[in-house]
Amino acid sequence: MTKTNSLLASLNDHQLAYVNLDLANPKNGEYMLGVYHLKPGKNLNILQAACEVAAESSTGTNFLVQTETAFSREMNALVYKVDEEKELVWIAFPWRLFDRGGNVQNIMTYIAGNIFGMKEVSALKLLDVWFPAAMLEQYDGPSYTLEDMRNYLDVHGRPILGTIIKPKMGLTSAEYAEVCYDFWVGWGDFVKNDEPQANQDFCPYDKMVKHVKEAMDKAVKETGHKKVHSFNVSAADYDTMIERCEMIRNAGFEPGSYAFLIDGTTAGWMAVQTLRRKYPDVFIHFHRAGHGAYTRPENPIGYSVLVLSKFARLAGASGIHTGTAGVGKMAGDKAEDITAAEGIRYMKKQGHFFEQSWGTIPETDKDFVDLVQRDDDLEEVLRDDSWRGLKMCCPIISGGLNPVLLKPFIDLMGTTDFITTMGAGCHAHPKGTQAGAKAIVQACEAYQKGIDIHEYAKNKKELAEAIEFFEKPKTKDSSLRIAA
Ligand code: CAP
Ligand code: MG
Ligand code: MG
Ligand code: MG
Repeated sequence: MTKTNSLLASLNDHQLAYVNLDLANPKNGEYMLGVYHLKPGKNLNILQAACEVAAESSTGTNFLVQTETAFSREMNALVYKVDEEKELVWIAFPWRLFDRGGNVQNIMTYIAGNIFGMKEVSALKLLDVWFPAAMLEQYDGPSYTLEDMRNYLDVHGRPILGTIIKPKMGLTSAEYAEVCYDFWVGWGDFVKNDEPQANQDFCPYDKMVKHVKEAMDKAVKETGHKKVHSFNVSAADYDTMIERCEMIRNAGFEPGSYAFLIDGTTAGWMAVQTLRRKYPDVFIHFHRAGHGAYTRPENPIGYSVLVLSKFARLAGASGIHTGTAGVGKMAGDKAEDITAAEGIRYMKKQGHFFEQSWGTIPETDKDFVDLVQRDDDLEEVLRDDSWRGLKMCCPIISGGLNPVLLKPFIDLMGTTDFITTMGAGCHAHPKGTQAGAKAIVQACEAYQKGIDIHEYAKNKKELAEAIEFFEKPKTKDSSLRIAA
């Protein structure tokens, strides 16, 4: 008896209802596909455990129930492939299971919900997902994209250079806005609230918005360049979130000069999709604080950065943090982060296991198929309504980056088509925020000119000071002591 047959022979009737290792064509359009790393628990073998997972993540529970019907059985998720050696299992989910109209929260409740608590597994990590074209039709995808932001800022051919205001919390609204101003007049493009920014008594939301507007107007006037601020609109409830969005929209910011940041992991998918649907003309910035509990490479239970990023694109985030591939301060795996960033930028890209096409183009249209293959102009393809494609989602690269690390990261990433936000990488500069911003801009100029930053810094004092500071090995007293 073959190994597979002996695994099949070990299944009880309940488990047998959730497996089909002969599934003719998993990519026939009926199924969303997922591949998990799975270690069985409770002395089960991998197929037994996988079937229990397929049951709990679709129609079933831990026993066959008398109330099931012929139709309900058609909605069973099916284990369709197992690699015992690599401890991988592939599951096909009939996507008719999911809430109609495109609801990511509902999908995650199935495929990243109860199953993470099951005794039948000791490890369960969703590594990649694949969406059939017919299913993509149901989902919004991004509306206002990086391309739109580039056109607004008139910034092309380089990363959009951003910062996060630091300290993370504790500045008054006026102090906060002054740091924004300093960054913007240092020629930075983009400022974001930090992930916990909300309506704190020492920095009331309405005052923060008002002062940022004044700072932006001043900086735009002085530099003659457009600027963007990404406001954290996460809140305790829907009404307050919308109230914050409306406050920003009524504060006199011109369209394109503001983005809405949402703490997608803690605020939830409903908040992400609400913002996408209510404000299709605004860049929706998905901050993923908390994702590490699911995505850290060493976590046995959770999902990959790629899975999180793919769902962010499906939900319609304009951009999501995808990590610094180990270059910055956060734990992150190079392949993991780069694959995620590529998976949300292109029309078609190989993930960890699936090649995802985010659009369908008539095969007859060879020149557009070719264009998309080259990914030369995704926007062009999507502009024509006769095709259906999900627009790109922008990788946002943050977490411990600084001017010295910009080129090493771009070299890893292989493109400059992203937003980067440096917090300490700007505000820890010995000469302060404006100098920090100038150093980031100069490091980017050096990259664009193909000049080593040490060479380029010879007549760029802000960059020279940044190199001196950030290249110094971190010792106990390396953090600059602000003069008393
Ligand atoms: C970065 C940051 C970002 C993290 C998020 C922070 O500050 O503002 O929230 O980068 O991580 O609070 O740490 P620094 P990721 O630039 O000072 O590190 O981008 O990996 O989701
Ligand atoms: Mg100042
Ligand atoms: Mg932060
Ligand atoms: Mg479209």
